[in-house]
Amino acid sequence: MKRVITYGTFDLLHYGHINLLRRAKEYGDYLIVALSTDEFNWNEKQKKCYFDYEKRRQLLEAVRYVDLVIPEENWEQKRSDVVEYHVDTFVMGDDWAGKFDFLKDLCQVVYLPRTPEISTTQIKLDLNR
Ligand code: C2G
Repeated sequence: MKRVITYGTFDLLHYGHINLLRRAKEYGDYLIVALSTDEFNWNEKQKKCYFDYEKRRQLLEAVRYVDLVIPEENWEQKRSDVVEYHVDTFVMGDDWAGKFDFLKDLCQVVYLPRTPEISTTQIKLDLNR
């Protein structure tokens, strides 16, 4: 079984996220999503999520491409996650290109093109117009 992992906040889940998850799943048969906790988002990414962790987890677990959701609590857990979950491929959108190449000794590292024009930030801006 080929196992894939990806990380993110996935707030206000939208088609850009789904495009990423669908393409990530194409690299294997089991996709793990490490979902940023509310604390990690606020303390490390200064992101205040519209949906809290539990709601964001529920939404992701309803996505056909997702097999497991685990919490992302810090920047440092990636190496141990890759080992613990026997990950073959690490996938992120290319806004992170190069940032996780330190994992290349453990697994394949893939950066996929982001879906243009859509982002959680843009959705919030549009809704506030
Ligand atoms: N994404 C995408 N296209 C978009 C928006 C997002 O492909 N239009 C991708 C991002 O590149 C990322 C994933 O969807 O791979 C999740 O996006 P975010 O929730 O914004 O993730 P981020 O806050 O960048 O968290 O440790 C890594 C971080 O947790 C990543």
